[in-house]
Amino acid sequence: MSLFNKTFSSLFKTRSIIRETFRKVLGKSNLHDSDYEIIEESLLSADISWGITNNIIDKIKSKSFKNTDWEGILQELLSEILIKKDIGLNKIILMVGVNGVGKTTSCAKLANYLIGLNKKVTLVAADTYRAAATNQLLLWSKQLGIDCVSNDRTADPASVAYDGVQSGLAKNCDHIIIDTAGRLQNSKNLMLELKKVYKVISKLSDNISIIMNLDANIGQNSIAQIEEFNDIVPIDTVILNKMDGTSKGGIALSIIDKFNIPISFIGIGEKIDDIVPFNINDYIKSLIARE
Ligand SMILES: Nc1nc2c(ncn2[C@@H]2O[C@H](COP(=O)(O)OP(=O)(O)OP(=O)(O)O)[C@@H](O)[C@H]2O)c(=O)[nH]1
Ligand SMILES: [Mg+2]
Repeated sequence: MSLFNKTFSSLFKTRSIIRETFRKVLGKSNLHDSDYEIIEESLLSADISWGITNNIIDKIKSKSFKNTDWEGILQELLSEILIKKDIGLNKIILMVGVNGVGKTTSCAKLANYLIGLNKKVTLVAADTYRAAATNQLLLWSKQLGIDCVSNDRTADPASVAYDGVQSGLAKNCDHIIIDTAGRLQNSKNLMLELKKVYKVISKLSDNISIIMNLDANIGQNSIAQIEEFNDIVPIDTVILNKMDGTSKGGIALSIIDKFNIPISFIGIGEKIDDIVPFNINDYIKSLIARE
């Protein structure tokens, strides 16, 4: 399946909501307040932020919809609002995020993606809270045929991360991907622990990308998660997981609108190749295009 097709099929539910709405208002010679309310409700339910929704409605109001192709208009409006941001990942990649959002799976998927680009990758199992977490990453590393640094004799994630980075640097890896434990942003101790992991690996290299993993189903709560993690460690980019099957796929627009933080990948399933580089044009098309 092409990258566009993967993005397209993952946004099926979100696109259905948006298309259904615009179909309802299509063809009317005059749009009334109730039509704008329908559009507003639909965009908000797809988790497109207030800012972008209002922006879209203002732009629609200022243009004539008579005999126009609304898909073209919407595509143009969204492209006007969003600026494409390019992402280059640094050598050391630190996966962070709250519990269960897909961090460990993303470590494996991203490793597989980078291996496909002929990069030498090592994994580091710095989730020392659950033995199962280390085993999960070790299994992936076996499947991928790459190293995974772990240490079941310590409960200190900073120490495992330090050893992992040191080992990856010594082996001349192109990328060292560090998995961390899930932590709620309001858990002060765990957040400070994450800060320590970052501080410790920064002693070895400043070539670090911190990736915030989000679950697309969480919707607007993702914004608070990014803000609070970003207060502790500098978030460079976002992976939006579980885009498959969500009806809240519009959250990507809200993130781009709110932060100066690019989305680098979307996760579209549980398999090793269920990761797609985020492409804003494909994404916009997938939100609105005809089946
Ligand atoms: N459908 C779908 N499921 C996913 C995706 N990414 C991860 N999952 C599933 O979500 C569940 C949690 O994924 P993990 O990778 O273990 O999440 P985590 O953030 O490492 O979890 P903790 O370490 O417990 O905080 C697993 O069952 C994954 O298979 C995705 O893009 N789509
Ligand atoms: Mg995990």
